Amino acid sequence: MADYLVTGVAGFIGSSIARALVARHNKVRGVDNFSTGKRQNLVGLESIELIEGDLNDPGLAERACREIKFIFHEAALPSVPRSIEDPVGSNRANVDATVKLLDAARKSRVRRVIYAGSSAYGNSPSLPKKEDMLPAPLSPYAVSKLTGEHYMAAFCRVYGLETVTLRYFNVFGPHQDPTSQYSGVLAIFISKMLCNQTPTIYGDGEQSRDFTYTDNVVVGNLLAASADASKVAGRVFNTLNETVQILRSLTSYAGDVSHGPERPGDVKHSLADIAEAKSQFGYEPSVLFGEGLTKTVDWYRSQL
Ligand code: UD2
Repeated sequence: MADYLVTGVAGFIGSSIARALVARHNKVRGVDNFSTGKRQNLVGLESIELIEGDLNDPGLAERACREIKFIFHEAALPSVPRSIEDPVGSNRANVDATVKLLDAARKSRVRRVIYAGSSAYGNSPSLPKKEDMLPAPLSPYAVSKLTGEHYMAAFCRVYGLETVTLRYFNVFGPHQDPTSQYSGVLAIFISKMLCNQTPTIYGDGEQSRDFTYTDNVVVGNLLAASADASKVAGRVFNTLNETVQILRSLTSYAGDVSHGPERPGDVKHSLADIAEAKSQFGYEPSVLFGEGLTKTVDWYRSQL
């Protein structure tokens, strides 16, 4: 019987966490509705117990939580623009499913739930972003992720279920889907530049993101499962324009970059303060930005 449940196991982050757990000889159950998850992300994970379905399906969350001790809740519909197109779908996937999972978890006496939170909660002019800053969600996506975070806290207070929220900051790395209009910017830019296609920068390109390599997120999750509850996030401060310059040299792209209007709901700057995560459970990014970017470009090149 599995001890660990990974929701969104066929996703880019969920499958990376599952791979790390399996490598440590843990018994893993995964759940995915394959709305954005990919079967090819499960290659090498044949040993896990896979439940195919949606956490909103009747009885599915209960089945997924049975006998489980730790849950990594990665299932979500990411993307700010997707939530602007479809706020109801975003809420169903990110809020409804989360409440159902938490309710099943407390009934099954799960020990701890580690939740994929987001850095999307505001456009605060002061950086870095600290855990105690007042959230100011700009998009339905940000509201949905923040609501999940509040549910985590409430289930901890009311039912004693240990919950940890890790606020992710723009995760990138191998296996991230580059094909959707909602894909992360690095996945889109790397695959375009490797194929000599023109990437488009929305706005002036001076927006910045604290791009976090997947391995660091995986380590953060494993630490959060074994240590006192707190918050974690990755690090490295880069504007989009600077990142495009680095990508030009890594991909040998010599073409143009086109420019489009700034995206609605876009956060201008994003930078994580990881001091709290470091002091509470020893989180430190082990793969720095340049190394992560090189590994990611190599992976996309190998997929061509
Ligand atoms: C990321 C996360 C989101 C949430 C948010 C928190 C992804 C895919 N999304 O959204 O889940 O956690 O961070 O703030 O990781 N851009 C371009 N050209 C493109 C695509 C994007 O210029 O072709 C810009 C976009 O306008 C934005 C930046 O690149 O300013 C990053 O966009 P993103 O979609 O990768 O991620 P973000 O920060 O909106």
